[in-house]
Amino acid sequence: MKIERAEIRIVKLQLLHPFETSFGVETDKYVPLLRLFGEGLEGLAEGVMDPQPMFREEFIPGALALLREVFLPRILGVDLQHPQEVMERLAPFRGNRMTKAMLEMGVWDLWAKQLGLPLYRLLGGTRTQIPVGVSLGIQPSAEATRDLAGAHLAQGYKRVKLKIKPGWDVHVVAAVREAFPQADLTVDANSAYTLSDLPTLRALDAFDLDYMEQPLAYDDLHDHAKLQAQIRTPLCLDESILSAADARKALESGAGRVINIKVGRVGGLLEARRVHDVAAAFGAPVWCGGMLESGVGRAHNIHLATLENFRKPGDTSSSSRYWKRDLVNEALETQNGMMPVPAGPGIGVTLDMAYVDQLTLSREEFRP
Ligand code: OSB
Ligand code: MG
Repeated sequence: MKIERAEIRIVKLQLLHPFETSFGVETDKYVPLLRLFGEGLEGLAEGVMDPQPMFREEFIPGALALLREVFLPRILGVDLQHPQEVMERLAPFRGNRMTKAMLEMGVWDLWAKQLGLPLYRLLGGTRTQIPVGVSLGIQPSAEATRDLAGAHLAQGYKRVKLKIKPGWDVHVVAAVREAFPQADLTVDANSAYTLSDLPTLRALDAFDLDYMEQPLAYDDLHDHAKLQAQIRTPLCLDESILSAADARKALESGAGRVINIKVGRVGGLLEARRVHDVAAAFGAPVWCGGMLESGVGRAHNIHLATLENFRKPGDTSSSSRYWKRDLVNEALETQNGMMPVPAGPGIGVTLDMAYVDQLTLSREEFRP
């Protein structure tokens, strides 16, 4: 299989509601969209890096430069026997996993389409629908958070994750927990705390949370292990897991007991599967995270989450929670907290080109 041509666009989508976390507010989503053309087919992928390096180090202008100058020249026109060859060819280059993942995911989609099979079958997934929860950003008040959580639970979402930060934590969780004593509830701090916040983190330990996501530094495992030894709520790692090797170290050292897998963060679908496998070997559950993806990235996430050890609801909720209109023609909507896996070949979604054209801010084309 040869990639004969690639196209990268930056597409601007307006979020229905601003999404606030401990590290900032997102109102517009800038989607780096990759289209790979070969064998008369089109492979699709989406980057999860933001315009600025706020979540991890990668960011859109850096990703575009790397794709243009370093990564695409190693992939275009090369005869690829299997998607795994993408990461093998990019192995000499350090880091930048989100950017590499775009190429790997695009090749997986193209490869699956060439074989006429849905992606999840090639990954070894076993389900045709996956359980999902919601990630609720920081709201104007604890009451508003409680009501929003209630509305999503009423829609059947199987878990509610609350974004927290210092000053927006115990009282908010208390309000939601009091209203919904039985709900599967979690929190995500996006690295906003340090070990000196132990009293607050201990207070959160009282709310019977399913897990506490990434309370400490984005690149830390050591302090998470210290914290885990002092609280009973399992820690879930997001930002600080970039590979299966990281997952092994985290689980071996007790830095966490649950892993949020994001395909982009770990550098593609194969590495995501390796993280999944390592966690399974430790008896640790994983779940599929999200980065406010359009339908393209969302579809990739859904296929991945069909693997056996995705034992907790993921963040891949209905696309209508994010956008008035998505970039893809197919609906990605949950029913009763279950997301059906798109059944067509590859990721099973196709671009609404007229709409994508309308929202395109920039477009570059590449050939061997
Ligand atoms: O930490 O999981 C996170 C969104 C952007 C960046 C980081 C995170 C998130 C979310 C939202 O929690 C998940 C989603 O609904 O896509
Ligand atoms: Mg997170």
